[in-house]
Amino acid sequence: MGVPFVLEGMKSEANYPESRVLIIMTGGTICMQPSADGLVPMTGFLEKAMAPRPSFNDNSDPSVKIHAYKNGVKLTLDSLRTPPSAYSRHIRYGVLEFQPLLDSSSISSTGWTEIAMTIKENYHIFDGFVILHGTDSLAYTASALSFMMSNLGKPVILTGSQASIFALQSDAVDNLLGSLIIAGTFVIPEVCLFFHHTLFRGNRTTKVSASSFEAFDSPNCAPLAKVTSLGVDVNWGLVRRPTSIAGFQVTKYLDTAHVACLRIFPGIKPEMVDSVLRVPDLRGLILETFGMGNAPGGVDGSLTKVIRAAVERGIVVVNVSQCTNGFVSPVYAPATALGRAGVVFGHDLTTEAALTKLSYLLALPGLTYEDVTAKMAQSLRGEMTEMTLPSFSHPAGTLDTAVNRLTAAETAFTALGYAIRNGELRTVREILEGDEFNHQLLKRADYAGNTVVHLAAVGPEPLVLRELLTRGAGVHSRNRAGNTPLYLAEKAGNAECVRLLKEAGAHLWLDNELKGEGSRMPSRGASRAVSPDRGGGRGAAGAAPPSAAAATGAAPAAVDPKGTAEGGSGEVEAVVGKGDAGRD
Ligand code: ASN
Repeated sequence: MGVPFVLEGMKSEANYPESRVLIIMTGGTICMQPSADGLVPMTGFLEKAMAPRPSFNDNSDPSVKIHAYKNGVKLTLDSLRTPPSAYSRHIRYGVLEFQPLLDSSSISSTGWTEIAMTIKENYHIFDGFVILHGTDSLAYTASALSFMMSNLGKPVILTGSQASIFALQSDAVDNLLGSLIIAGTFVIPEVCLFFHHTLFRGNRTTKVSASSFEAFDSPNCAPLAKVTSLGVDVNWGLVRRPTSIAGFQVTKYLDTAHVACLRIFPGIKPEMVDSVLRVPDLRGLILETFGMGNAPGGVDGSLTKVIRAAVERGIVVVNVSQCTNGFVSPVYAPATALGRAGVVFGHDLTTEAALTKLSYLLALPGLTYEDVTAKMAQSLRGEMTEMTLPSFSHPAGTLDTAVNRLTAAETAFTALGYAIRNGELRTVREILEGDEFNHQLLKRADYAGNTVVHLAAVGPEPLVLRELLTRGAGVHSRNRAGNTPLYLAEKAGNAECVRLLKEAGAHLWLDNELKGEGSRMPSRGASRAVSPDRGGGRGAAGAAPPSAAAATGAAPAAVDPKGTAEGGSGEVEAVVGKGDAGRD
């Protein structure tokens, strides 16, 4: 088995907590079986493909149902759960199958809308989402969803396989199990693509092989995580988090009908480009150019003239490279000429991301041509490398320096804890601005699993909480007792903090509608009214004290300076049981 942190057949322990993941099946090879017409998708994936496999089914109570919503209708789904993972939790899941199941070459913006709306409807009752999809257009769907969803606070992981799960030799089990465990364990609040042991940012991916199990790459962005023999190694420094105080939102439609894509080739005639640019109602063109953004000028620059005329008619023309790696820039004369003709440089956007991003922007109401071109040249969801990189001094690679660095970070975190507890906004800002690793401070937790947001939720100054949220700190983390910042703020009677957290998408895990089905397992010591979930795993130190003093009293002093407290270093990057950050 390729995902090493589940011990197949491992005996379930009743007190391991469960995460809840919704699998959305859209089709693709992963569920295909041979027919007279070739491979076609088959329905009944949960019963036929998952139930018989011990890595997907620990054979616990088969009568446990879960609820999910589709088009406003409440559905009751069969559910299964995995054996406990190395992160000491089960993943309980159900499968929602689309009708009809598709070969992904037939997906369109209608399918993207259906996926996005299904996630929206079920957002508050699942910890994460896995979308099963064919590989052919997977990178397009991943890119499209990343733009359609804003202020995402939970993982949305797309995967599929190159061989059917029913084939003897297949990548399907590894891809699905890896996606399921990551979605149920880590708060990586991005639209991701998981394939061949690697988690990518979805809008950076491209399909690079029609047959190899290593089918996807993300040539201009390092992976967000890797599955290794030791577990899941998450590159937390790369993981993006929303920095505006707003809840999860879905933009329902993309305007794919008025966008085209054209690959430049040696000898291309300006008339060919012109005829595409004159398709009735065309609003945008992605031009795949040579190298760093060059195209033949044509006789007397006639190709450039054709493009300039289209730009003057209000068509947005975006320049992306045919090369998989690198970026476009007006360095050479041909690219400079395109820039002067009004072409937008898409820097290191993939074609998939460029096309879906332009379709997204053209569908947004009220944007002018200038707004669209400006947004095409800047990163909205991490889809392109930011042009202005912050100055960053790399820590030297010696062990001594690394240890010093770690100590400094921990000292900074402790100081930050005190400043939050005392409501000192200025000091909070100074610490966060003065520390080049401040993104790590926002994700750290003390030995009780309290992140800075937990501390601020019960602190005296809501402006401190606002500051942390606008810097990307997450609201969904659970401390080791399984409690969220919102729960603590409510218990402490911090009305303004409650308001802010809710505005930022925080929610309680009230399981009213799941009552009686015994499916969610409260972790030790946590309140029954608020279902504890991620973060309340083994070692939970009991329910967090409800009062402000009790909830935070230990916080600044409790930051484990040497990282030796139970549960490890106090870092939250590794295991969700130590708290995590992300929000919707
Ligand atoms: N044709 C299939 C699809 O995209 C390919 C696959 O999933 N491997 O649906």
